[in-house]
Amino acid sequence: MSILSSSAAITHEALANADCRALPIARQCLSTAELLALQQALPEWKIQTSDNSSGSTAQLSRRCSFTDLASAMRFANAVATMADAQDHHPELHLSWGLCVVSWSTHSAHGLTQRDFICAAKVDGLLHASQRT
Ligand code: H2B
Repeated sequence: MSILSSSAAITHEALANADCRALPIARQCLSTAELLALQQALPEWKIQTSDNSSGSTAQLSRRCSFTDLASAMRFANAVATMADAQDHHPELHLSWGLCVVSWSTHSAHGLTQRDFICAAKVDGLLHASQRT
């Protein structure tokens, strides 16, 4: 069942525990109301537009800070492993002490539930990396 079909508020936990592989292929972007409902569960993430060859696409992005390059790279690798397991892949911009993670769904040319599910999973990976 889709997270969005419930009338209750969407929680971060529900997103983090959802599995992208259980969802049908996304061909349609979320509506503005759906975006707002999902975004309230992910306060650290911003919706931005990025320009590319096929026009402009909405992306869900978070800047994740670290104390050095190696920690940022370890985090990026953990994100990559999660992305492969979910069959949904982010843009990662890595620099000293920083990994910017951006999600969008290529097949829908914009944002879908998959992006919010993976963003919530990234939050979990970030918390885990800060505990070690
Ligand atoms: N990642 C993202 N971000 N968007 C997609 O539409 C997408 C993906 N599609 N990863 C997946 C892979 C698809 O190409 C494969 C065939 O499952």
